[in-house]
Amino acid sequence: MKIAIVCYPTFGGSGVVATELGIELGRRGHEVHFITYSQPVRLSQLSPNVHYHEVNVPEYPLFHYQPYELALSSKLVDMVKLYGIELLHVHYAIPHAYAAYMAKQMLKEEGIYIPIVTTLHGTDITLVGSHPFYKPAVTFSINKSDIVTSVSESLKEDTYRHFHVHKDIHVIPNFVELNKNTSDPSIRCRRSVMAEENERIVTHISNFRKIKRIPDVIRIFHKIQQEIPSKLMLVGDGPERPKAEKLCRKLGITDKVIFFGNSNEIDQILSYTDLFLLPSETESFGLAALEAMVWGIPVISTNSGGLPEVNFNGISGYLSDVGNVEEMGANAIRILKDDSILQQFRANALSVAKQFDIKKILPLYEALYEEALQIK
Ligand code: GMT
Repeated sequence: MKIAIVCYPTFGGSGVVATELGIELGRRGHEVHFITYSQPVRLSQLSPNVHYHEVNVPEYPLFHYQPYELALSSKLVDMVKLYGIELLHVHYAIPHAYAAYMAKQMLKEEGIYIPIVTTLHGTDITLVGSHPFYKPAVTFSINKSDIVTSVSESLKEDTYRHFHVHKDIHVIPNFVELNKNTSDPSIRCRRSVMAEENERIVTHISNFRKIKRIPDVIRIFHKIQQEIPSKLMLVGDGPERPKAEKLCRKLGITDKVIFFGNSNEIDQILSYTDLFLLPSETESFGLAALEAMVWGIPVISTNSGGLPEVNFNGISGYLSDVGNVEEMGANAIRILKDDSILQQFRANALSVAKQFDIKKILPLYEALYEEALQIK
């Protein structure tokens, strides 16, 4: 199949999922065309099956906001015609589903039919999409997609709750690549950069937005380090970072916290990690937690949104109510204080992660692509 993938090319979960999906589709012999405003961060290597086309948005002083949707839909039209692309798979409804629909209509005028698969990722529904300023256009573009998927049951329910969507929504969970190489010597030797031999390593990865509740991450760690020698790795960047630095200073733990910013060394950091923290206000799925679990890392998370679909309470980690820092701290200590308990949680986390093996999940998308191609 010749598939165009539209996504945000950033470190955000939706872009990561779209990129990993495209790379794996390419490995399976499909021809994949990423169409976005810069090369996706996880797309390190282009190949005969994986291409990237940049959407250019020329600056013009008249425009207070540059019309990205217009440039994207024009680019989609051009690329579909040039490469004979058969299907558009757009990740994150805003504004991708809208731009795809416009492209589809333009192509129809020229006698070319192209189906649209839209994958809903979370904030396109919960935080941003349901805002009254966007809602009519988001509702319209979801309903006009040929096939709609969501990354969790929770997000599917949220979509029906927030929007008058009359389409079936297929739940296809996010996925991970298994077989991470923990014995890679270049990975092993760098643990000393992060912590002493006797210290546990606790990690959080996110875009440091309010929804991630970064102060809770720090307060949970503050409790952990009072009982267990440990270090906190904070990976990612965003608006909450200055506040996080300030809170570390206030709690007197700056020497125990490392801020990595946006890092391409996620696997290296995870390979040394003993516990992952994700105390978000909500997550449609929580890909960061799953990416940790594949390294056999237990997760302390909240129980909101789709998190219970990924992190199983008492098995791969623990789940608590949003803001219950006391309980999250106590559960973290319970896992970390005893080697045998930690090993049990590690094994469980990996076995739960195996349910989300990309090899199992990708055929679900392929089946929907086949279905989409039958729609005329
Ligand atoms: O977590 C974010 O804020 C980034 C956001 C995105 O759109 O890139 O992530 C969303 O999509 C991910 C991939 O499907 C999910 O794993 C995240 O849970 C979801 N974020 C939220 O729902 C807040």
